Amino acid sequence: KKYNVAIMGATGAVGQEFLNLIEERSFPFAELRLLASSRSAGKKIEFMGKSYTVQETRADSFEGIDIALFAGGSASKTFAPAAVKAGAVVIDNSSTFRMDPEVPLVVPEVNPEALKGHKGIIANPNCSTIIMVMALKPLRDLAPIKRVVVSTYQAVSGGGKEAMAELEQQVADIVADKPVTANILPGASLKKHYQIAFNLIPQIDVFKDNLYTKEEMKMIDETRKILSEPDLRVTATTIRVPVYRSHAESVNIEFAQEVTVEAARSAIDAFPGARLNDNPDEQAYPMPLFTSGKDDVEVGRIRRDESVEHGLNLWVCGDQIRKGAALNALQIAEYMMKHDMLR
Ligand code: 11C
Repeated sequence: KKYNVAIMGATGAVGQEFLNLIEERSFPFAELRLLASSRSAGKKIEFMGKSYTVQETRADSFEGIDIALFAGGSASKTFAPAAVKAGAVVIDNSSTFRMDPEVPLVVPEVNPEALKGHKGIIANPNCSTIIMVMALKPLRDLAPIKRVVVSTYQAVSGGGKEAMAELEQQVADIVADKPVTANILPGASLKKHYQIAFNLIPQIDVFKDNLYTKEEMKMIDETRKILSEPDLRVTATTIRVPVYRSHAESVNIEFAQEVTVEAARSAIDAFPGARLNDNPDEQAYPMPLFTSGKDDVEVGRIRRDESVEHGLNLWVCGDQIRKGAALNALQIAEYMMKHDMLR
């Protein structure tokens, strides 16, 4: 069977990755409709030997569509309900619906059961959350988790194509001894912008009243929802680093019972979508440079946290545009196709 697919936000970093993955995975599409804002409408995209014209997204853009892949952004709020009304299942990469109790928030390897009884919108979690839960789930299957402390090292691609271009331009300007400008990071709509080249920025998204950033709260709230542990103790610090693609995360986990390094390594190794890369003797560990463009989330540097009774430290890297966004969304669609869950 083939499905009619729409991609909203087709011209952005995640939209482009949807196209790469649809081709790579031989995703069974019949019609493909590429949608974007009025700014990108009319643009031509060559894909699998055919030329597509990007159309402006409108409420009536989803007639006849089975699967609507939304790349993210505030337009989801308006257009997801319109797409559902037209009969499509929406897989939405924005944060709009993630914490809605009616909306499943899904990482297919972790909580596919949440898709049961869906009402048309499925939320794709935040990239850094997806990458962390891919390591937490196989370990939580070994022993209950008492507390998680995570610090992230997030690539500029999380801020879209413009943020990647900004890093590239800043590096070129610095090398050429020219003045450096910053207009995008830590967030295009924020009051102040800072150079990311040769720097770290301890702000991703806006600050909340509790002094955490929205990105940090996403990691806390979404992890609890995905793992169905509303009271799980999680705390996060999220940092933007001058890396193009692939987020990295230092994760400290305290368990209720002993989990040995060997058991943790075996559990990660056996978990689909995760890859163990952990051999200090060979200096083998995950690095963003080498997980970029890859599907698997890599885990390494697994070691005991000797400051608590039952604790582990580990290091996770994953391509945030792939598993952190477009790949996870397509895997949700594939799961739903396989289990006859589309409408
Ligand atoms: C970043 N995590 O790295 C963000 C981007 O809620 O899907 C993704 C925002 C989201 O900047």
